[in-house]
Amino acid sequence: MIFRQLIDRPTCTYTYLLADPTTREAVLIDPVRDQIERDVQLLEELGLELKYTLETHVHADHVTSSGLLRGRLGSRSVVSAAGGAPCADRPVMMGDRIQFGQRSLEVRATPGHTNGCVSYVMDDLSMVFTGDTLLIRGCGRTDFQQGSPEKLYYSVREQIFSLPDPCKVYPGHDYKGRTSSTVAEERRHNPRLKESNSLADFEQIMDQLKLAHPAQIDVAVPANLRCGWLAQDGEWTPPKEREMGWAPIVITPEGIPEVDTVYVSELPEGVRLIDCRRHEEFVGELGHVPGSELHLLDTLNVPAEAWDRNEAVVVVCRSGVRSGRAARLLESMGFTKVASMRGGMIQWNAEGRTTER
Ligand SMILES: N[C@@H](CCC(=O)N[C@@H](CS)C(=O)NCC(=O)O)C(=O)O
Ligand SMILES: [Fe+2]
Repeated sequence: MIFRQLIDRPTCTYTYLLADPTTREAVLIDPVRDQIERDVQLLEELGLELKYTLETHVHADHVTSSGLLRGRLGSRSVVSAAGGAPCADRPVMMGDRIQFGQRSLEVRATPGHTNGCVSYVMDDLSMVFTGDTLLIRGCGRTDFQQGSPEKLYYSVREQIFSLPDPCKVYPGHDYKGRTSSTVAEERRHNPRLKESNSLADFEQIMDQLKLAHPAQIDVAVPANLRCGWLAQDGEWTPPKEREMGWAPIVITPEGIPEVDTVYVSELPEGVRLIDCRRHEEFVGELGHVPGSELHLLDTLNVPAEAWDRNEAVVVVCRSGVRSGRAARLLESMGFTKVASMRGGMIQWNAEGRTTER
């Protein structure tokens, strides 16, 4: 298996890249928004397809890149159902499995640091990604985000210490430069949670921590509840129920709302038509639909922040793949009347429809 441990130094946050070397399908655990260029470049260089981003919890100290990665690479964001993040494409619960190629991660509910904390266990029990539930020789604080020392104590005992001794522990942070540990090591040497400590011992330790709040908490928590989007005006509407009646929408098996070329050729007044390809494609051989506005998929969120969320938007690209991602991206920003044009400009041209170049 392909495995990389990456660090965001300012917040001491670890991001993990896991991939199946045969199918090239990959996941990123806890990607950090400030490191998005590093992570996209690494995925590209290794020839990997990012299937999912996985959050261990709604972070208080850094902002996730999951929403931006969804827009750029078409990945889907996995967040615990108990985390309360309405932006998640896949809210997960105890026992769910996240598949990438031939490999999978099992979801274990490990509340305590936050109520929505989960840990991800590798299919062969060789590694566990504990987020802030269990840190190396420590654990996540329990003094905000519905934290509970009692829940954390039992989460670690029942869900992590029950794993095999050699299982490697990969935490969400380490503030002292350590990178990994094992279940056996933490059972013996974790000063807060070692097996000889009772719940009362643990509660007393947690009560005496008196840590300063994370510097970014007021920005990070609301941003992470919407997968890392930062609205320019500070306002954000969570994704709402998709509206169906405004156009002849067909939902694909991947969950993408689509309209056909006929609908676009007779586009009603007031429907915004977006082309999300690169400029050279827009003016290239296939041309573009007259009246369409060019906004590159990678940065579509920037102009879209200023649009009315009740506006109807149809997106076009070359074949319908990127426009499908764009449609999902707009939905994640709170638009409810969004569709991708099935077949893209290839279909449009094959049908001999009018284009501009
Ligand atoms: N100084 C750090 C605070 C870091 C912090 O509070 N980290 C949380 C995890 S999000 C924690 O549980 N820390 C446990 C500890 O430091 O023992 C910041 O401003 O970001
Ligand atoms: Fe945390």
